[in-house]
Amino acid sequence: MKKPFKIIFLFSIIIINCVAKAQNLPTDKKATKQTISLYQNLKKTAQKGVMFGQQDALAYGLNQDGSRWIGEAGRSDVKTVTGDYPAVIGYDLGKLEFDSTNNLDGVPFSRIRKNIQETYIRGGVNTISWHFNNPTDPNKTTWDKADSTIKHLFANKKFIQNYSLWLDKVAAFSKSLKGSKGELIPIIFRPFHEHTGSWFWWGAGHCSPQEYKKMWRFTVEYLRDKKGVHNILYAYSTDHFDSKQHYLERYPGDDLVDLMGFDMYHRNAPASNEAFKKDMLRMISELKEMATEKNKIYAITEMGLEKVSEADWWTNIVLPVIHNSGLSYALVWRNGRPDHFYAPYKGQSSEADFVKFYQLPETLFSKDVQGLYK
Ligand code: BMA
Repeated sequence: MKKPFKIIFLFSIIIINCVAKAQNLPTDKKATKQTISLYQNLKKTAQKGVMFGQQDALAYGLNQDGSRWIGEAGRSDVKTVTGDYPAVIGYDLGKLEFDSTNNLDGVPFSRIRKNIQETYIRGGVNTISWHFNNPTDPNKTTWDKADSTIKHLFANKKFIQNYSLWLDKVAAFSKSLKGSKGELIPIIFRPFHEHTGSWFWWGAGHCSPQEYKKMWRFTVEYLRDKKGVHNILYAYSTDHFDSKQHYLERYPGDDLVDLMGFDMYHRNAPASNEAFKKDMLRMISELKEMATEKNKIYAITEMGLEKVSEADWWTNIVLPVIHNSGLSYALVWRNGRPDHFYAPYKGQSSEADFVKFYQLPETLFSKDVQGLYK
């Protein structure tokens, strides 16, 4: 190309990119009206405060004596404690690949669908993770370490076919999520998460950055372009990262990601309190810079302190790290068992502190977020 043409060409590319960014649209050019609204409103809401989220918040929880309750309509531990639901609710599709009635944590898929509808109608946000088995060896779970799974997957047509069949089920599930007028309910889909760690078969120790990116692209293109699923915002979420470069090492591309996030748990409290806050603040500030530059939404896609063992964890640890962060949401993990829970239940030692946290104008719960789909 001649030099003047080359300059004009490069200049046009820059302009096109700027226009796309300024338009503030999700990556799926055919995203449904409600999905576009959600994407745009999530950005606006982040200027108001940080939405509180919890995984499986409507499926089960803990009673005052620490025993479990399961599947009670309308119940949620956060609601019992504060009078309001989390603004964001998380679900997991693990075992959908086997047409199982229940997901990997025993929640019926029919209930997940119902809870997604209820949350949407209430005005809240739904996000979905997928702890799925290994498509090259379906007997192996997400946690069974298997080197080079992605490499083997793309080298074998049978494996790809198998994985595609699993994606067909994700597509069918997504398309089955409908509001009262039959409109599709938007979801934030967060596949292949915590990949900077190596505890899942897609983790950093088991595939190259190129393989990870290839898997991501294949998955998005299959759901979006082949199956015509247009009610998904895609979330890229690492585990702990050391630097921006580390965070972006496996980032599949601006055209395939709508939300940038990370998962980070607080362990060994109280000894680690200050170190945890410092690390969180660094990661949030780096995330903010990267997401702002790319014009993406950003969030803490998972966090928590097991058994919320610090009575003032919410105002002493969480609040200072999310304050003025511009984060869209911060989601704590599930109230799964008496020895595995991340939000307070009635009578739990952090209950009073959580109510204080709830009352702050900068923390957003269900009643604070209305009109996200308009
Ligand atoms: C983990 C634990 C597991 C659960 C998995 C998927 O963090 O809570 O018990 O099966 O998430 O939800």
